[in-house]
Amino acid sequence: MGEQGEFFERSLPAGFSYSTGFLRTSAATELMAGLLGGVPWEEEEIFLHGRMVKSPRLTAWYGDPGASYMYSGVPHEPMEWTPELSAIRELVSSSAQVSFNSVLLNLYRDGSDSVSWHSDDEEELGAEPTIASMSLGATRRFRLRERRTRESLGLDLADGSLLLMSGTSQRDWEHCLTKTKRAVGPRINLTFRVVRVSR
Ligand SMILES: O=C(O)CCC(=O)C(=O)O
Repeated sequence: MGEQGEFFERSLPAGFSYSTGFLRTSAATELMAGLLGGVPWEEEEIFLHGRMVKSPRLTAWYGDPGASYMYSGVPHEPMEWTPELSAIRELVSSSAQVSFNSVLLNLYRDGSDSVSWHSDDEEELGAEPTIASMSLGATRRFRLRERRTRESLGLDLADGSLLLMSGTSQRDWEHCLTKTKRAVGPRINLTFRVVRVSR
């Protein structure tokens, strides 16, 4: 499709692999603009410190029929794949050698949007899931923390990059995306997943 750029891999703990330039800058910019304007972004409410508050990011869930997924405490039915998301799914599935059936989109509007420490270990993802996480737009700091040792490390996720998480990565590690006081533009993250289809 002529969308891919030059790969650069950084060494990370077992189960993680990070490549910059998975999408060429021009393709990443075009995809970002299409998603910013075309996705019906939702502002979820989450239960935090005993009360309902607005989630510090916007989200959208796309996938095959029946690929429902629980996040922010509620089940979500997938929206139908758009042509642009289908094309990216194909590219990512073929690179990861996994047939992804769904994608969670996160929109971080500015530096005060974030996601707190968690693992993608929901039951519908099964044991040892492979998750492919593509970043578009502003570079943001992603952190990994090993559950057992509390060892942590940071990784700046760049526009057009792809982070693969597989094997025991979700069991052994948590991750988060930190807030920043730097003036940053919007960032979209697409995490391709395989969820158990319920019907
Ligand atoms: O935005 C990111 O890079 C992380 C997203 C994430 O942790 C998630 O969707 O579970």
